[in-house]
Amino acid sequence: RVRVRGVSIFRPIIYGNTATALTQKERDALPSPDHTHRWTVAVRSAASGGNADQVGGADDLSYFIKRVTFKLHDTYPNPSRNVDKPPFEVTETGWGEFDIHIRITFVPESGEKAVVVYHHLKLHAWTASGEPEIPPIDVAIKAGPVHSWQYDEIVFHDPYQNFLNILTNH
Ligand code: SLL
Repeated sequence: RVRVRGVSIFRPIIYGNTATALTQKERDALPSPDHTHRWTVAVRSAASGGNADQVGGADDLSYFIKRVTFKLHDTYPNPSRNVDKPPFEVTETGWGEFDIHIRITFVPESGEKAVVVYHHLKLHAWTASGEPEIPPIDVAIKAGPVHSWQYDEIVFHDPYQNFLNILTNH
């Protein structure tokens, strides 16, 4: 296998979450009625041309990403969630914010090590003062979903020739 020296190539991604406050009726229907939100954490292509909410964006990352592991808070059953095909996302319900480790594993042809990024799961909207504040349920529902997304670029240095072909021919 041959590395192409001096070449760097990147792919733009976004990662983050969307969260929606549950109505009292929705809460009552859950196995854990203390949960207040339904949320989705995801890794998506930044080049999908749509918004972060779209499920399985126009641009599928599986040509270079083999697996995304979302490591949730230990209060969740099986907190380490492997997703092996797009959409690379996990949807859950819960009551609290926490840090999610997102481990991105690349296709074997890449010969690249996995990359870990962190995302703070955001359930409550930012406030004008910056002080964290949990609004009453009716206020949160009226305000609509909370979105927290970050743009990043996954950079490959000196890629293998066949992996470079995979990236550029896609
Ligand atoms: C906090 N440090 O105290 C955080 C922890 C954990 C959130 C938040 C889970 C649920 C479950 C859930 O929402 N955990 O038991 O299924 O705010």
